[in-house]
Amino acid sequence: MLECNSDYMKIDDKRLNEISKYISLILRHKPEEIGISLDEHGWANVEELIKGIGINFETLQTIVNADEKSRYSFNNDKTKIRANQGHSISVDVELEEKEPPDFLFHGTAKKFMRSINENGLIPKSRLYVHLTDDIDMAKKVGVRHGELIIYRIDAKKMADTGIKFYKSVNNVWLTKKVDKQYLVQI
Ligand code: HQG
Repeated sequence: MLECNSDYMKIDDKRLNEISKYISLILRHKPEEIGISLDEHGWANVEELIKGIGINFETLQTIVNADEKSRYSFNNDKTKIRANQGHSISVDVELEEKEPPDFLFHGTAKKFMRSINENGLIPKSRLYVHLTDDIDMAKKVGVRHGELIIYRIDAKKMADTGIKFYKSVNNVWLTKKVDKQYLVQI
């Protein structure tokens, strides 16, 4: 459980950010860390989550509303919450299958270049390869890993061969893998 200030009004942005990272970990990768489980669609029970983390509902709501990437969604009556994408555990978040634009982008680090050029893009620990239609976002995602490189993905060509693309409710493009022939480093 996270150590938490009992008065949520005093939680500063840095602390909220730390709690948000922890929520990501719980809702995408390790719900067992706080003794909860997700259902087949990735939903966690809100009461269980806030109790397990040691925060109140207002703090959770603040984090969900303020999240710059809209990482989380509540169900209608806010009794359940899930991450919109990014999972490593096998849940079906009811992604929308969608025709991609001609090109998508993927930011990554130079240290992965040789392996990517050999093997294409693979999801590694996640369920999908994450792509974006926004180069600035690709840059942000890539620099997390080290010296930035950006690939352009020939998404339309992939889709034309029957490969499926999905768009999460927070606008991340997802696909199972990208073979190397569809990749160009830009
Ligand atoms: C790389 C963040 C070697 C891949 C972002 C990436 C995103 C390979 C890393 C979301 C490879 C995996 C996901 C291969 C792929 N050989 N390396 N064949 N294929 N890679 O974090 O896309 O802030 O799992 O290039 O915004 O960086 O968490 O994926 O560098 O949407 O909400 O393996 O995470 O969202 O890293 O990021 P990640 P990602 P949040």
